[in-house]
Amino acid sequence: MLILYGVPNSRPVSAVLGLCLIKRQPFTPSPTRQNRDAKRPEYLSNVNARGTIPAIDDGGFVLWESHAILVYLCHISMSSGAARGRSCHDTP
Ligand SMILES: N[C@@H](CCC(=O)N[C@@H](CS)C(=O)NCC(=O)O)C(=O)O
Repeated sequence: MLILYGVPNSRPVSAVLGLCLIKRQPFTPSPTRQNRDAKRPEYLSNVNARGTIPAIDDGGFVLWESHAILVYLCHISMSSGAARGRSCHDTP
């Protein structure tokens, strides 16, 4: 399942969180303590070398920068909705 790193009181994280909810994208939250966990060596080397949130890990595909994540979520939503004729702009 997609892992979402971050805290909801971060604006870019809340944008990603909101789109996951709108698109009914299942995710596992991985809460970070602000300005701490995202600077840990494991996070820097395995998730995001810039040490920022949000970031996602979708089955080993790791992505950061909220806008990139939002585009990715739209793409996977479109792919899974294509069979039902849905587009990225459709609400569930
Ligand atoms: N342009 C980045 C900005 C990311 C960013 O600066 N996030 C802040 C929180 S809003 C951050 O990671 N701060 C360090 C921390 O919380 O550990 C994005 O949109 O993802």
